[in-house]
Amino acid sequence: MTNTTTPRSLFVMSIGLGLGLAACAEAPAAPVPSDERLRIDQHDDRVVRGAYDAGELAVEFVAESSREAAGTVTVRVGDDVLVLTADAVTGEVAFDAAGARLDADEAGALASFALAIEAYLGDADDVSRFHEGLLAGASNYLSVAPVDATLPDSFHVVEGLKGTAPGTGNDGKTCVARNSTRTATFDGSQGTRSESWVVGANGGVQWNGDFAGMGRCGVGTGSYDWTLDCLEHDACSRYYFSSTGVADHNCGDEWSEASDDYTAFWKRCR
Ligand SMILES: [Ca+2]
Ligand SMILES: [Ca+2]
Repeated sequence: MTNTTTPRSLFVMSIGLGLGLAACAEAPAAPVPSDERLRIDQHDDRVVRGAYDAGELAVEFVAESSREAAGTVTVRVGDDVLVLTADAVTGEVAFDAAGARLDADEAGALASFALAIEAYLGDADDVSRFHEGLLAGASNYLSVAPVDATLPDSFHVVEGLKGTAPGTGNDGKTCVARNSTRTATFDGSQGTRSESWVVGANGGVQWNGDFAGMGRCGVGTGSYDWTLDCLEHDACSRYYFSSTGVADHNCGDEWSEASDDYTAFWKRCR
């Protein structure tokens, strides 16, 4: 789908102050991405900005550090503008999707975009500047966004999240070590169910997904983490054949509980 309805000025307006200031500074030469579909317009101590050419669609992005451990990334795909704001000091992460619903082309563009960003920035562990980590984390999160479902806005104070009982509710970003055995608890139309899983085990391939790497949040090669909420979403999706992300009537709540595990990128679970 080619975007023709959202004026570029809207996107620029939402991020305008920072870009305006940056444009006045002497911009250093940005590194050249290996993926020629990725264009970097600015990459410096405060901003990464550019666009990804996904054929019919373009993904435009700007990630900006407002200070050392806080920042905002804005991603525009098709008609949709998606904004993730994070502050590692307070632990706050906010995602504003403005009611966006992604079609298959837009979701596919975001998945390709995420891989190009990861190839450009390198392993998330090696990223030292906040806006770079924020861009890697946000693109990884958006790469798993569901198709044809209204994306939920969210606000989390990640460190303050605790499940109401072990393994239920949002466990914040609780790391689980690979090869350790953990209990994944999830609910659905058949009630509450607990399964024992070795973190990282291969849960097999089903029509609704590839469950190699149970507990892994993310699809890329370097930006993933292993967490309890991601394990529970994996187990739920595998059991109920969930394929609609947050819109799934069985595993949508588990999807939401795992969303902060993606977006709180500064806490690594490797
Ligand atoms: Ca969580
Ligand atoms: Ca559920």
